[in-house]
Parts: sequence; C-alpha cells; structure tokens
Amino acid sequence: MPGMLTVYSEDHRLHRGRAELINGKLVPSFECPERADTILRAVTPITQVTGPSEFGLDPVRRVHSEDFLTFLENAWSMWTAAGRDWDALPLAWPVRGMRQIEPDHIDGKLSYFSFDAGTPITAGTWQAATTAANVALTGADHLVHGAGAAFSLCRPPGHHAASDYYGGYCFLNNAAIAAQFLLDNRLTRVAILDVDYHHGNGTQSIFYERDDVLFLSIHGDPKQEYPFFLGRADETGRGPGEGHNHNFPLPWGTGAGPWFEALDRCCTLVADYRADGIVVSLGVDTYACDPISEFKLQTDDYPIIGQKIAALGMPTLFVLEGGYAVDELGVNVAGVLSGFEA
Ligand code: Q9C
Ligand code: ZN
Repeated sequence: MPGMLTVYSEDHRLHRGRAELINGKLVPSFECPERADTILRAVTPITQVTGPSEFGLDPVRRVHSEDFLTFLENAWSMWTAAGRDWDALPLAWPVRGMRQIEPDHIDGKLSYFSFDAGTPITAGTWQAATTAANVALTGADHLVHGAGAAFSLCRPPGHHAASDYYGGYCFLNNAAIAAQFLLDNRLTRVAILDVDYHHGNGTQSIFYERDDVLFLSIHGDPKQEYPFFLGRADETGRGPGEGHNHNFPLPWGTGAGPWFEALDRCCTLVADYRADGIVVSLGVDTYACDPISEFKLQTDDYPIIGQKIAALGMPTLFVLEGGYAVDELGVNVAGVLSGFEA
C-alpha cells in the first residue's frame, strides 16, 4: 500500500556532529545519521520514496534572516580559517544586559547566533541543512499539488531554530519553511502541530505574532526540561497572533493517558481554526526508551497519533524532528504514518 510519499535525500550524511555537551561531558552526538537510516528502512515498504526538488534560498528567506543565513553558510570556512580542525561550537551567550551585536570573530558569531552547546557545525552542515529544507519544501509542494499527505524525512531537524538563531540540533526550521511555503502557495490558514518531546521554541517564535499559523506544542515542561526558556502554557501569542499559540507542557514521566488528552485538545483547536493544511513536527522522542527524554509513550501508541491526525481530514505534511532511540525510531515513525493511512 505505498500511497504516501516520503521525501528523502542522502545529503543528511554530510552533517555528522562529533559531540554535544550533556551532563557536564562532551559525549557522542545523539542526533546522528543512523537515525535517518532506520526510519528510511521502516517507511520504505509503506510509502513511496522520492528525492527532493531544488527550491533555492528564497523560501528559506521567508523564515530566516539574511544575517543568520550568511553566518550559517560561511561559519565552517571561517572556523577552519581560524585554524580549527574540530566541530564548531559556541562559547558564551549575550544574556540579560549584554549587547546584541554580531561580533567579527567566528567564536563570537557562533555564540551570537546560537542558544546551546549541543549543536555542532561541521564541514557539511550547510549543505545538509539546506537539503533538509528542500526535503520539507518538496513535501509541501506535493500538498500544494493536491496530495492528501506526505512525509519529509528531514535531517538535521528544525523546530528549535528561530528566524535568527540555531540550537537543539536544528539549523533551519524545516517545518516553518514548509508552512510558509504553503501559505505562499494559496493556503490561507496552516496549523503546526508539534508532537516532539521538546518545545518547538523556534517555530513558536517565528509565528508568534501571526494569525495565519496556529502553533500547538505538547512537550516536557520547561520548568524541568530543555529548552527551559520557552514553552509555558501562558504563551498564547502576541498582537494579531494572540490566541494562535497553544502550549501543553507536561511533567517528566507523562504516559499515554495525559499525553493523548493534550493531543485531543490540540485536535479540537485545529478543527475550530478550520486550517486548510496541517504541518506535523513529528518527533518520536516521546518514546519511553528515548535516551534523552522523560515521557513514557509505547510503540503501540504511535499509530493512534496518526489516526487522530487523519481524523481531522486535512492535507497533512509530516516533518521529522527528534527521536534518539535509534533501534526503535523506524517502527515508531512508521507507526504514525500507517495509523494515518489506515
Ligand atoms: N546538549 C530535538 O529533539 N539536549 N532536539 C540538551 C544539550 C538538547 C533536542 C543537552 C535536546 C535537543 C530536535
Ligand atoms: Zn525533541
């Protein structure tokens, strides 16, 4: 039953960070190419796999600032010009009371444009990130041309990246770029449902003042969980965006009962918004065995997520975000897609 399209590119392999800072130690990056391998293997029998088209940077510029894109494109060459031979990581952040001015030195630029030390830039990061954006755009374009659903197997992921900063393993916000592309191609209201374990801070901030995008996120409570500084329930949007942002922070240990209650509330909000398309930021780091997360969803729960989204009856683009239990990632992602198709 290969109905749904999966969009995939081998370019993701060009981004392979060596290490991230966690528990005070530099440890091998959880966000690794093997993630995409197990997902591709699991979705190949149930979807039709195709490569991305090239959209250029214009649809990316609709979401990200020019100074940020210039930085990302040139970061690796500036890093190597400074004599470095390891992954590029930031050093210090411009917090309360400090000046928000882009420094000249690459160490300063890395810090200025990032918000964590878990997101290494490597030689192939720009190529991998721009291809991931094209993977998302190809899926969106498929919906524009009348498809009911598509799966964009993006790597690196995107939902932590805002218009002008990267972090959380994310460089370009694939889901936001896809949503904006849908709006630029005749959809008028798009819902973004973010089911990744972590709050989609980048996506929220990109659309926070807008009423043409409804953003909903179910995630670990930022009181306890990364990204800590966004994702609370009282963040409801600003200006014209007021009432178009909905956060569902849940405590560590949350299992299927309360998680699906939150999903049901999200689905009601999407239906009431009368969206004409939905972008799902599909992270499966809600899985009980995920090595960096604290929710307790089981493999059998993932098809139900797909079923509930399908019941909305809207054109749906699934965009891959997180999920780090490499061995079970494929079956969990494929579970969502097959539940949707059932
Ligand atoms: N190295 C996504 O799931 N972990 N990103 C905090 C810093 C960062 C998760 C430790 C988790 C980012 C797309
Ligand atoms: Zn995540």
